Formats: sequence, C-alpha cells, structure tokens
Amino acid sequence: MAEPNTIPFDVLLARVENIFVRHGVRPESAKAVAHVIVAGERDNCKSHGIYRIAGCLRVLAAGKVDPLAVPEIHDNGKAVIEVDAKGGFSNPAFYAARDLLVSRAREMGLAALVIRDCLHFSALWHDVEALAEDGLAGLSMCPSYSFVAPTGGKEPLLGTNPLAFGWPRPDGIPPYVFDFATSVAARGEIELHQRAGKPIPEGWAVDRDGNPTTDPDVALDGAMLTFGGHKGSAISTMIELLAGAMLGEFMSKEAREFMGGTTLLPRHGALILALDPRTFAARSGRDPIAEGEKLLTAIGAQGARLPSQRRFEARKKALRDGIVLSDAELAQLDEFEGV
Ligand code: NDP
Ligand code: PYC
Repeated sequence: MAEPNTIPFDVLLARVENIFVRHGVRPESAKAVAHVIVAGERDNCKSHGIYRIAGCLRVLAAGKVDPLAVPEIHDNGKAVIEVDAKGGFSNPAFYAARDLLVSRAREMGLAALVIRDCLHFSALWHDVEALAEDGLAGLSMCPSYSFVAPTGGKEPLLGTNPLAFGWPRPDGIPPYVFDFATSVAARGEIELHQRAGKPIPEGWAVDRDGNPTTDPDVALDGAMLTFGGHKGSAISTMIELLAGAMLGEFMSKEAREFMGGTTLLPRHGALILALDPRTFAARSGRDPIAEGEKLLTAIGAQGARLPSQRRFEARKKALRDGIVLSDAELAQLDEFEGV
C-alpha cells in the first residue's frame, strides 16, 4: 500500500510546472525548471528538490530573473558554443543547446558549452547525465555565491562551486556520475538543517571570527569550509577561474554583490565540457568504455558503492512507488499553486 502523502512523479511534475507558469514563467522554461526540481526530489536530493521552488519564486518576485527570457545560441561552428540565457534560468539554456553540444563533441572529439547570464539554482548531474545518454563524458561546473572561505582564510570569497562528472556505461547501465559542492556540504544542506532546527555536523562551517560552529544560523552568517581542506579550496578556485573569469561572467563574490545579499539565488555563467571517449582512444585500438568498465566493476566488487548509486536507486523506487512528501511540503505546494 502506498505511504500517505505519496505523489506520482508525473503528477508532481505537472504541479510544479504549473506553479512556475502561474508565476509568469514562459511555459518552455517552466517545463525545464520543473523537471530539474522534481527530478531532484525523485532522486532524493532534497537540497535541490522542491525546497528550491521558494527560492526561485523569491528571485522572480525580486525581478532578478527574467521569466520570459528565450535562450539565444551563438555558434561559429567551432568547439566553443555559447548560449546566452539572457537573465533567465540556466536549465532552459542548457536544454536549448544540448543537441548542438553533443553533435559538435562527436564531430570534434570535444566541445564546450558556455552558458551566459543565467540564474543558477540546480544540481549539475542533469547536465552530465544528459551527455552520458549520448555516449559522451562530461564535466559541468559553475560558481555560486561567496559563502565559502578559502583554506587558511575566514572571509567568504569562494562559492559552494559544484563540479559534476559523467561517464557513459554500456548495456543500459546508468552512467558513472558524481556531483558535489566543493564546500563540505551544499549551502542548501545547511538551510535544510536550519529549517529542521537541527545542528550541522562539525567541520562544515565557521562563525564570523573563524571559530568552528555547528549552529546553522551562525554558519550561514559566517563562512562555509571547502571539502578536503586546501585541495577543495584549489578546485573551487579553479571553478571560479574557468567558469567565471575565463567566461567573462561573474565570479561568486560578484554574483553575491549583484544580488545584494544571500537570500536570493546566484546569477552568473556556467561551463559544460563534452568529450567523446571513442575519439580520444581511437589510435589505441582499445575500447574506452570497456576499459572503464574494468575499473567501475572492480570498485563495486570491493563492496564500495559508486557515486549516484543511491540516487539511481531512489529514482527507481520513486518511479515505481511515487514520491513521498511531508505535510509541510504538501501545504507549501498548495500555497504556491494558490499564487
Ligand atoms: P553530496 O555530498 O550529497 O554528494 C556528492 C556526491 O558524492 C554524489 O554524487 C553522491 O552520490 C556521492 N556520494 C555520497 N556518498 C558517497 C559514498 N559513500 N560513496 C560514493 N559516492 C558517494 O553532495 P553535495 O551536498 O556536495 O551537493 C549536493 C548538490 O548540490 C549537487 O547536486 C550539486 O550540484 C548541488 N549544488 C549546486 C550549486 C549551484 O550553484 N547550482 C552549488 C552547490 C551545490 P549519491 O547522490 O548517489 O549519494
Ligand atoms: O546549495 O550551495 C548550494 C547552492 C547555491 C546555489 C544553488 N545551490
């Protein structure tokens, strides 16, 4: 028997899409945004699931995202394709350029998609999973808001800067995908702890004076920490440079200044790289996907789980049994639908 408060995926998708349309978002963009939000809920990625609707609506109400923006593709036939989100959400811009990115990567071995001027709130696994569906390896990254202190410092300067990687697998096996913030945890995780009135684990954040804290309010007012100390700090810095400075788009500090605080969501650019493994391996005579499988199955053989395994299992269950929401989450959906 279904648990109470269970909603089929398609029903939740239609409700969330409707919320965005009723708040003035162009139907095609509403579809893309609802899809990533409900897919997050389906995969039990609560920090980027329906929790994000409220944030998106706040940005819409503040007039800091263009609900009617139509992404514009700029393509000169070379490896770097640009899509200008024109101040709209990032997801419709990605989907608008996805097929072109795939065909260019197949043609040239590798291609890059630059997304300009987008409101970015979502998880990145959507991007690399979409590329892996077409047999491509992918890397996706973007800055966010300056919430995170570089290792050895205490002032928020870096973003939570997510990085996702995808690798295709054969025979209908879901791709190898990892996707994480370069802070110890995503900002959304701390906000969920705050909302639930729970302390955060030690090591996630410091207060304004650089002292460790487990209080989510103090953490949100202080600075988050990078994962892996100096290593995460360097990877996060790389993301600022590649997906911010190199693109001529905001880095996390500028994104925060542009939005005038941290209660909205950040506007900046994003960088997605698509690589065709068979082009890279062609002269070796080896099949890169088969070679990759040797490693991935050996990891599993040790009893270690692969990243995204939990997510794919959650997806299977949600598609079979529906998505379970709390009373509070359902009440909030009703409220948003009421406009
Ligand atoms: P998590 O720490 O929850 O997960 C990170 C990755 O590690 C996932 O791929 C996860 O797979 C995998 N993983 C977790 N535990 C294990 C394990 N024991 N063995 C193997 N793999 C494991 O992610 P974060 O909190 O850092 O980030 C959450 C989301 O926030 C991401 O999707 C990210 O894109 C998003 N984000 C977006 C930002 C933006 O600006 N748009 C900013 C920051 C974050 P699984 O999912 O299967 O558990
Ligand atoms: O969870 O760190 C985060 C985040 C920032 C922007 C979107 N998500």
